[in-house]
Amino acid sequence: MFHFKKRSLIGAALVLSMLGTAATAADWRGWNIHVEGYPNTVAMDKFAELLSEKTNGEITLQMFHGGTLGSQPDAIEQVRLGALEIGNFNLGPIGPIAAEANVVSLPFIFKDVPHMFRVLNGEGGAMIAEGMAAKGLVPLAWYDAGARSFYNGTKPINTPDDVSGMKVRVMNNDLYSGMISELGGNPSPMAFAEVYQSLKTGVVDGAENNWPSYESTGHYEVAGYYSLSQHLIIPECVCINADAYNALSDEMKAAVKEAAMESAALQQELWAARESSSREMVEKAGVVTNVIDDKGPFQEAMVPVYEAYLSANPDLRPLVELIQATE
Ligand code: BDP
Repeated sequence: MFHFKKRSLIGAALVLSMLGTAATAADWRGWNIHVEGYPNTVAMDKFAELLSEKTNGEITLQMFHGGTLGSQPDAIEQVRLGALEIGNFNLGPIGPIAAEANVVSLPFIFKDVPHMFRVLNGEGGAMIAEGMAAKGLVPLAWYDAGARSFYNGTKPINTPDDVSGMKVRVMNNDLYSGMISELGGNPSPMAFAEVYQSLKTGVVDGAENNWPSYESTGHYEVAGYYSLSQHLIIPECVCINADAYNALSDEMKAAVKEAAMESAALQQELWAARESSSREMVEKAGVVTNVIDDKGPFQEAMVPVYEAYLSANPDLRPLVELIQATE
């Protein structure tokens, strides 16, 4: 009898400890817009794998790729609200929510990708991260998205005049609409998933993106002139819902961050390889690439875009200057 009682007590303790585990364990869901094999897709899967490894299975992450859980602006909202925990987001569509993060969407603000990473890994990155966290999105690590350039189906772009009158798809962000307007074009903000059909049917004349996305979406099939304007160098994040992150113990936070950082190292390595292989692939398929000898006129045309940003966010002038002063 005594024995039986003791056993049932042990049993109860076991059940309780299991319940305890269930209460702290988390099953997260993550959003990614890209297709299988894309550097970000591979790296986010790696993040999921590392996450459960480093947390001894306490946290698991199910990734939903290919934008199946919705458009990027919607997914950003879902992560902010906690309907999803994780997203691999481009900072472009985060800009309208967090003014600090919008600084990276000022055309030509970064000299090149290494400059962007120097900024992100310094005080500028900390300010951007803080601004995002205040809006419910904590960036755990930064991904590379290269430089974005213009493409269209009719002609090489060499001067702002060539953009004049063109209808150009941009991501959802007024800075990008301003950028196209200042070049004399007509901006058309649109979800990523709609761009292929819009280019094909002539709803828009052109768009802008990096080599890997130009290739992976098939946009090169319907817009065969790629002009190296490199007007935007926008980082991406592995972002987490702030409440989900803040609820973690310090130990767990460190494990989550470490998993994200390791996935970012992999992403950056895969990115470098994919940039060249995508370019090679599309050029073999007949894409005509042109270098823009003088980007000066494009840069000069952006002065009103900077002015609009600074007059809406006068307190962010030091951040802009900090980036410009970063070697
Ligand atoms: C790609 C970004 C992706 C954006 C897409 C776009 O990786 O996050 O949604 O561009 O243009 O380069 O919408």
